[in-house]
Amino acid sequence: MPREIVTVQVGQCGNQLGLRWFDVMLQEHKAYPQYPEARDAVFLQDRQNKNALKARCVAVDMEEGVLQSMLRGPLKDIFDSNFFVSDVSGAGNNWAVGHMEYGDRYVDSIAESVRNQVEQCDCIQSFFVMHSLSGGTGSGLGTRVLGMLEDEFPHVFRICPVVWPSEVDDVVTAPYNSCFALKELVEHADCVLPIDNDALARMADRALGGRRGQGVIANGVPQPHAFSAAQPTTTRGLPFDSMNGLVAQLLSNLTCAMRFPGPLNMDMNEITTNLVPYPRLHLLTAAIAPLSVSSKHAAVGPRSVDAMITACLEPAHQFVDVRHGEGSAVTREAGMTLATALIARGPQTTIGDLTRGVVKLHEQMEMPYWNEDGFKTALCGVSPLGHKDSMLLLANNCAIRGKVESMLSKFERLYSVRSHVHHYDQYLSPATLRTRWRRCTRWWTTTRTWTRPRRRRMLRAP
Ligand SMILES: Nc1nc2c(ncn2[C@@H]2O[C@H](COP(=O)(O)OP(=O)(O)O)[C@@H](O)[C@H]2O)c(=O)[nH]1
Ligand SMILES: [Mg+2]
Repeated sequence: MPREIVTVQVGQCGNQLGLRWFDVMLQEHKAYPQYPEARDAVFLQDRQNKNALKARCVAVDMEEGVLQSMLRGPLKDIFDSNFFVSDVSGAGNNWAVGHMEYGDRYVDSIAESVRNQVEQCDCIQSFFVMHSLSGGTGSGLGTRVLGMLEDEFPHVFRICPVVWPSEVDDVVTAPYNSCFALKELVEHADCVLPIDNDALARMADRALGGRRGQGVIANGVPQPHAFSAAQPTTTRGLPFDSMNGLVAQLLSNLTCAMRFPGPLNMDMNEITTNLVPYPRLHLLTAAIAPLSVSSKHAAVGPRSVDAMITACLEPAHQFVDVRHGEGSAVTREAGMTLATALIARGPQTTIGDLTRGVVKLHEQMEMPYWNEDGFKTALCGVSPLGHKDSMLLLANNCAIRGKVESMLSKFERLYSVRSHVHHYDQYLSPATLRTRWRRCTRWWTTTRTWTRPRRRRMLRAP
């Protein structure tokens, strides 16, 4: 019986991420048609045409542009406009407009679409809720939808790959939006996978051979200059395409042990159970090796199992950049790791390799005394697209505190002079605004305790 994932993609970023995720899923299905369960996890058969596939997704955006381009693009056949919810004017980079104004207006129709999708599942495993934190629609309406999913489908896990704002973001109100959104994610998500746009850009550049286009393959032959505006597969051609390709690769590896048969299977619920020791500490740092932006590009990075595990400990392979590319986000220097998962993919990896990898991780990571053996492993025998083996490391590491603190301090800086506050006035009273920010700060101050290594006193669960 397939275990389905329903994707809810909100805002421009969420929909662009979703597009690449379904692109990779479709290609994997074409490469491995012998596994119909892997297909059924993310696609359903069209009622009219049994050979056509439709994505199990609900696409929401308050501007029509991205949704329209999805319906015109190469993947138009897999999206069903009956599951699109859109408006025309957008949330204007204002979390409150997305969460309150559009939330009130559209949350019921979004719930209806999600319900329709869920009814077509045999045994739904989880929701992927994709959006960015710094805009208005994704961060505001996306987090409103998250709350709705918790109320309506409390038994289905909510896993949120969310794009964290860059240090120099293109949205001025990003500190407000992301802080408000983070509070909702802490309260309503089961697992959050922060995706740092700074780290992502660096990884994409590396995967593309430092923007020189090296590593692109055609008929198996590496091509030195493969950039083309007509076929935008690079960070230059379409701004986020290669970056989103890496996120799709991450999600594909995250779900592979559930979609395909393998020696060590792992469901989505096992990730949330094993990696989240306390319900509100669920921000997981991810790392993959090798790096691959699409099946058309040669993957960059090591191929042997030991080398892939070592690479996952390096900042160049991690989706969160805590020290401006200078230090790892998961090793003992960064902070304490509450729990870790290692998901291997490919026919060459054995369980013995993974056991050796866990010993290696043990040496490199600071684990709390109450969970020194907190390593979960999974092994999927089916290769990813374009290369044979890959590795995904997930770490519930306290180093993410650096990102949260930086977000909160930017909030403080703006709020200390009440800059841009009038845009939120209509929806949030000054007291509510301050309470939301304080709750975020308080949550983080409590969790900070975990970053102090070797303190063996009993701590109150945050
Ligand atoms: N990684 C990635 N980031 C994106 C993408 N589109 C927008 N962003 C980032 O998302 C933030 C803006 O959010 P956006 O999704 O455009 O706003 P919304 O439509 O109001 O939800 C900015 O930090 C952008 O840099 C994308 O496709 N991929
Ligand atoms: Mg938008």
